[in-house]
Amino acid sequence: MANQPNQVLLTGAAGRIGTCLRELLPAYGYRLRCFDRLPVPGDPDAITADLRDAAALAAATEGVDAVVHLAGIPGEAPFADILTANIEGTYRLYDAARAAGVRRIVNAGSNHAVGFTERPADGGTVPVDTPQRPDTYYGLSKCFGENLASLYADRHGIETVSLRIGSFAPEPRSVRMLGTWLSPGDCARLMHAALTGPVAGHTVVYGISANTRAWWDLASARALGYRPLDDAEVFAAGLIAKLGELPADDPEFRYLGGRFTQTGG
Ligand code: 15L
Repeated sequence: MANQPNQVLLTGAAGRIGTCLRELLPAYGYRLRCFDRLPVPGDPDAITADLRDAAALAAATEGVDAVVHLAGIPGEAPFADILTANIEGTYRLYDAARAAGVRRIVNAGSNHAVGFTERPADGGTVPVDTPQRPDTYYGLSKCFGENLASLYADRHGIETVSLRIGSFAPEPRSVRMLGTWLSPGDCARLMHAALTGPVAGHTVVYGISANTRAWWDLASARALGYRPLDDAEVFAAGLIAKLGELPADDPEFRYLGGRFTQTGG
């Protein structure tokens, strides 16, 4: 994107990642318009509405340069709920953005779009062009989001960066997260890169920090200008002393989606 977007719509603004971005993104020069089903603490101008509220969504997308789309159920749930919140909700967001002439969407996807992919035997990273392999209805909805983005890029010229986010948290809490962690600071850096980096149509990137034990290849994120600064390795000794190394046949270690492949998370 030649120019940095100014006015950015943030859906899911009251959630965990939304709360982080409300704190960190304004320092990059963005003006945020917040949207959530729940009231957004400290933001009296936030739009409190459901994504199925067409009038609210039309008002929310009017005049914005870009959207960061975080809204939706953030884990496994009954299919009917995923269908409404994640699949229909994301479709409605894209169609409102198309009608409003929005140039770019940063779409929060998940590693669970490829969760049933086995980790490479050599311990290397998985490339971004690995086939979709969802581990849950939740992961399936994230595959839908990527494919919807591809359609809207080709048909309507809306640029999208789909983020396959790993494990967003203040600190890694498990041995798996030594590979999958995305720190809050790197999350903001990634969003800024996704809002400003060069994109032709639709691109998919993984969202993790500069972890020594990274599970995913960051080449496409780096091509956008993402330069992660955090590394989960500083927590490795303490976590392994407390929890032990993961056995190779443990699903948490064997599959990219970890326990989502067994229990849906
Ligand atoms: C996700 O997509 C979830 O939203 C989050 O709660 C974590 O479970 C994360 O994936 C993960 O894989 O660690």
